[in-house]
Amino acid sequence: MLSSLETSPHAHVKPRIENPSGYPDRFPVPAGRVSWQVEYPEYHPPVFVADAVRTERREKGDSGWADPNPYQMSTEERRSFVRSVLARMKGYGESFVYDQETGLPLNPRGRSGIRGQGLLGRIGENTAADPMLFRVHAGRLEVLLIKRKSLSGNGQWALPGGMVEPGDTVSQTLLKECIEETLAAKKTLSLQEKQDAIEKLRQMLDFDTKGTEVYRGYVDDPRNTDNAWIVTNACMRLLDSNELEAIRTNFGEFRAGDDAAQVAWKTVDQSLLDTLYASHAELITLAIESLEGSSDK
Ligand code: RP5
Repeated sequence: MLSSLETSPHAHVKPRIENPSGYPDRFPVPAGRVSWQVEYPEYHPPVFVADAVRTERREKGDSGWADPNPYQMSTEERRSFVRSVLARMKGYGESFVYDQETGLPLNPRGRSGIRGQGLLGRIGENTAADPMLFRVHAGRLEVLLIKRKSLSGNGQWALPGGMVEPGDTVSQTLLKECIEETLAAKKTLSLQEKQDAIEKLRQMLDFDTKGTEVYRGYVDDPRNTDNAWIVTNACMRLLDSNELEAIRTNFGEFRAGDDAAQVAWKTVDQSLLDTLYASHAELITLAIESLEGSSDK
């Protein structure tokens, strides 16, 4: 059974302390008023949709990753839009909550102080996948991390995760993100050589059969809003020395892709966990518990 991520005393810890760059100030939400069950008549948070989301919507329409802004729709348009949002939402163990005035889905963990998509593309759930690659190096457990670029991550170290694109499965995304963020293929490879290397890596990492899914659900991402939030599928692999050698042969050393500022193996200790992005410290902790559980057997 998958573990739950209830480590925070209340939801939206990260959004309160790390409002991403470009976000307006969040409407104050005292700890006792986070829950939608608690009345908060003065609550009037700003609606915010980041430029990147508006541009994606304008240029790509329904074929892109951004929803239209439901706060600019007529009641009729919004009703039909909400139906399409609900049809794709999975719930991930959370109860569905709706805004009585607009009909829009509300963040299942409560008030965040901002309405609209913020930097996220989708109203409702934004589904991500987080690959967690571990190795034992000089007797210590290390995890492969990237340093996020500043726009949506304040330059923090993080798992090399990413959003599941339409038509992709979670395991395809896990592999894709490993490659895009941490294994920028050697520039000298031909297209065919690159494809061959990716296929070898797919067979080797094989998250479907060799990976352990340790978590599926809500994450406390600083970009979350009242109407848009991230859910992730976190899956781990402990790589052995043969696998690491095979990766080196096919891709060379781990290198940051376009979305990451740096990539590095980091020793897992408390000082690392204290600084990680979103809920990644909790995800890594769950992975370690799972590793310890399997070594006890
Ligand atoms: C986090 O955002 C998830 O855990 C995942 O790592 C990440 C996905 O967002 P992008 O990296 O695509 O911005 O909440």
